[in-house]
Amino acid sequence: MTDAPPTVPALDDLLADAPTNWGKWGPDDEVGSLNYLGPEQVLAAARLVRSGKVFTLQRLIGDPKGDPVWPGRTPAERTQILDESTWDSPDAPQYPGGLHYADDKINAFLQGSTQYDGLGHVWYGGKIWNGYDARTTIGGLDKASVEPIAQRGVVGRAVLLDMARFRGKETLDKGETFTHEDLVACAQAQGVEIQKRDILIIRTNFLQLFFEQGEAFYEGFNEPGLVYSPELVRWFQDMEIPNLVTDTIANEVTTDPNTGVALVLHNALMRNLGVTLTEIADLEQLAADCAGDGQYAFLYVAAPLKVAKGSGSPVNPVVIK
Ligand code: UVW
Repeated sequence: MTDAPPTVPALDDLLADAPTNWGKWGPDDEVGSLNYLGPEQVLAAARLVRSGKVFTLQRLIGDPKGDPVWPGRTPAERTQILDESTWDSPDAPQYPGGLHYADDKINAFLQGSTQYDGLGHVWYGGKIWNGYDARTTIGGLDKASVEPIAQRGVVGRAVLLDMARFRGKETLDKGETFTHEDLVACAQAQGVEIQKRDILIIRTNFLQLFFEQGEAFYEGFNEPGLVYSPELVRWFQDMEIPNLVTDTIANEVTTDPNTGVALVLHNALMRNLGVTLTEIADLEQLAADCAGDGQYAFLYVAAPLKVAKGSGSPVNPVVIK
């Protein structure tokens, strides 16, 4: 006799009693928990600027060493359209004064690099963030696209939680999990407090393995990250966390080890609470600097691109210490 295959619960059942913020900011809201970041939070974050050190968190698009992307997506392709060789041809455009110039374009997944997700990027049960019908995503997100997030921008106090360093590892392992309690312990070890309405930036350094392993990186793909529990979701809700930023492709352990469900937190946090997700950040220089100067809380500024109906957008977040 063989064992019956394990039953994976539907998200509808798993999250049946999970909290939501639907309606909290009105029936037309499309930016969710970013509403927690107002002028008071911006001014408090600006007061953290001490040394004037600046860090940019975007990965290179079109990295010659490869672009780590979610399985099924392809890296960006940049094509040169015009360059000096264009003017080798007698048919080249001629401009008064002899102007020559370079032009190029990219063909890219909007979620194929460091990115903000629109709140309508994932769903279950036929409803996206704020209860909008999932059919509003057809042909482009009419509701909760990345555009309203880009229109408002994201500015606030952020805290780096260096889970790899906290666990004494170069990188976290495939499928390795941690909880909100681990985040609090990590913060404590770093000498910083996670405050209400903080943007959380979590470092695993997992993508170093992409650059070391190449295609083998995708075998049994299961990124490390936060793991779902009702307590963790309640903690995010109580702490009014507006934005979760990680250096992994999808912000959380890919497959929940307790239930087998994929990307539970995308749904429990983003779809239900309106927490904005930011993925594939490059945290290496920032983390090294934080380990050096001990300043783990700082001003964070991000402006994703204004892409009409986009489910996500590339971004180059900036941290200022
Ligand atoms: C998915 O949700 C599938 O991908 P992302 O990592 O862009 O959120």
